[in-house]
Amino acid sequence: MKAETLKRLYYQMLRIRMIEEKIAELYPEQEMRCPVHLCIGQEAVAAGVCANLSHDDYVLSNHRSHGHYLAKGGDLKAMMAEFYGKVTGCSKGKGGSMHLVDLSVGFLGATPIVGSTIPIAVGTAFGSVMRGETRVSVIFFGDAAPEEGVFHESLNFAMLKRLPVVFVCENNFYSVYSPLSVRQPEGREIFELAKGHGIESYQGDGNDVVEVYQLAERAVRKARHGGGPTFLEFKTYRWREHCGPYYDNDLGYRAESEFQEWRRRCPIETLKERLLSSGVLCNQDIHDMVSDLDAEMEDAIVFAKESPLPEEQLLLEHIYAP
Ligand SMILES: Cc1ncc(C[n+]2csc(CCOP(=O)(O)OP(=O)(O)O)c2C)c(N)n1
Ligand SMILES: [Mg+2]
Repeated sequence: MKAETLKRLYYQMLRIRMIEEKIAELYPEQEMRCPVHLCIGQEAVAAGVCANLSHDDYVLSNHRSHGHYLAKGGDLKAMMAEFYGKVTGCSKGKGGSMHLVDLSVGFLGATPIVGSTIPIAVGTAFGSVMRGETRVSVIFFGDAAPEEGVFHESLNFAMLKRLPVVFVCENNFYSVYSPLSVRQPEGREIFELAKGHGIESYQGDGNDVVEVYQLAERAVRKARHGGGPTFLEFKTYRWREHCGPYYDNDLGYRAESEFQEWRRRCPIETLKERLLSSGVLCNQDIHDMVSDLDAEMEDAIVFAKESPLPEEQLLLEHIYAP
């Protein structure tokens, strides 16, 4: 893989991580009043998939969408302002962290109803085909979404019409506090479900950004050239609590040793070591990236905090209204 691509992937993951750590740091001030589902630990999936997309491609997501929004090029200031409920937010302050949207970069939206955005992504892919466009639609969802009926309806229709959609399942093994073992039959892999619908399907290491990138590259190229849908399942791990800025391993629903094992496999540290040892990056490069990102975040936070709250009359207005 080209050095430039590796650097870009590293920067993208680092950016997502630093922004989310900043959110976690500021959250206890209680000025952000929306729930936040952080993707710290899962950055490689967002970065590796979105690095293959063009500006015109579409992305939809779920409740854990910050990384997807940022990796697709969503505006950081509008995202931070949204968290603070400000009118300058990407959903005009009415949606919060679970309703990110940036139509200008093809991030069509995220909603927290599990599975709900999967048919929308399939619909946008259908629309692209009907209009003769070569756009690809990507839908990110978690390991709980395949438990919703609409997941199967969507996969069926996507395959029937050979639509340009890439299904990306981030399997972090838990739905809130429930492990896969109490929700899905033992021994059945999620990506096998997609094969049941006749969809080409792969399982990959979601903490290896290069593997994510390469699997997504193939899937996106195939979709763009009329080859139809692909399903990608990436195994990864959420480090912090399901919702909120803290750690919650003390609750006992998952083993500390399991968490430590995944933490040791940090997608960002792993790539950093590789890039430093191969000379693609030096410590000064990383230092410069961190300073740039610090400055960018500082600007976004000032913007968010200083922006006004929405006026009352906006309550009943459609957020996409011009
Ligand atoms: C239809 C529906 N059922 C239940 C919920 C409550 N809920 C919110 S997030 C979540 C967990 C989803 O787990 P997963 O899809 O694995 O995503 P993760 O949180 O692990 O990233 C649940 C059950 C919901 N939002 N929508
Ligand atoms: Mg999950």
